[in-house]
Amino acid sequence: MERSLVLIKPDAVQRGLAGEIICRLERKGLKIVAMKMLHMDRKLAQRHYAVHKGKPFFDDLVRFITSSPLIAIVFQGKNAVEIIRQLMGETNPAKASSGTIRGDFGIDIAYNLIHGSDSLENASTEIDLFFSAEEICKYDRKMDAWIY
Ligand code: IDP
Ligand code: MG
Repeated sequence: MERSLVLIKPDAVQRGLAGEIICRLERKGLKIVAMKMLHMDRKLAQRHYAVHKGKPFFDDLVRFITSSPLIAIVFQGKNAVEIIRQLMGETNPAKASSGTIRGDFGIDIAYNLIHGSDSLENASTEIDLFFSAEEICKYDRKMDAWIY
């Protein structure tokens, strides 16, 4: 089963949308295997967004993601990475389809509510940034037999 890192970003927490966003991912059938609330520091933000270093929005992005607490979650499921990206919608909420999280709740690219890993390889790296191996829970859900 794939795992993906999701961040309920500071704007979503501040707007009281954390429950709504978690609900959508959970309802889809994905399983929560780790979750924590934290206030990211600059060092972690720069590591998490290292691929964007040097881009014009990088400093604003680091300032935003460290401005207020967020919720980090590891979701597990078949094709979890791709499924979460579909549920999130395009990076720019103005262009994201309605029915997606960004399309339904966002307007501005800098306030797009959610992060989800964009590949299996990046998911693994990102999960390791936020969680130790012991923090990832292993458990069975009876209902998975009705999802897969
Ligand atoms: P993603 O979150 O859909 O994977 P990325 O291209 O990886 O999008 O960008 C990471 C984050 O950087 C975005 O979610 C958004 O918060 C921010 N970002 C991306 N492009 C811009 C931009 O042009 N202006 C401001 N912020 C941006
Ligand atoms: Mg990305």
